[in-house]
Amino acid sequence: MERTFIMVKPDGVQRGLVGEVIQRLECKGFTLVGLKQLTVSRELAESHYAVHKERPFFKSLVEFITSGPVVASVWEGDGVVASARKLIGATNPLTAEPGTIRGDFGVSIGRNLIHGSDAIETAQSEVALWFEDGELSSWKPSITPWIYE
Ligand code: DAT
Ligand code: MG
Repeated sequence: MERTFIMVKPDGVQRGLVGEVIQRLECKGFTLVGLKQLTVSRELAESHYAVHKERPFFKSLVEFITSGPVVASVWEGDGVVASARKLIGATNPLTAEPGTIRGDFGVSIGRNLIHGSDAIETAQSEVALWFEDGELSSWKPSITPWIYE
C-alpha cells in the first residue's frame, strides 16, 4: 500500500492545527500508520530540504523548521501521495485554493503550515529519514470495505 510523509510545521503546531490536519486526512479515508511530535535538529532539517540547499530561502527555511516542535506522520492509502498534496494545496497559501489546508489557514509562503511528500519515491525516502521501522504500525482498519470497493 502506498505511503506518504506529512509534517505539520512549527506554525501549524503553534496555531493548534494538528487535529484539523489529522482529521482531514482521516476523513478522506487514509490510514495513520505513524505519528510523533519532535523538535527538528538542524541536521535533519538540512537533509529533509537538501533539494533546496542552493535556493535563497534555504537558510530561513531551516531556521523555521527547527524553531519549535513539528508533528511528523505517515499515512497509507491508494494514491495517498498525490491526494494528500491536493488536500494540502499550492505552496503559496495566498494562492492555494479554498478548501485546501494551506488555502483555508495561511497567507504566507514562509508559513505554509504543512509538508507533504511530492512523489512516491520522495515519500519512501522521507518516511525512512523521519521514522524507524518500529515506529510504524501496519494495520487494516475494520472499515476498509466501506472505504474501498
Ligand atoms: P512544497 O512544500 O509545496 O513541496 P517546495 O518543495 O517548493 O514546496 O518548497 C519547500 C518549502 O520551502 C515550502 O513549503 C516553503 C518554502 N519555500 C518554497 N518556495 C519559497 C519561496 N519562494 N520563498 C520562501 N520560502 C519558500
Ligand atoms: Mg516540496
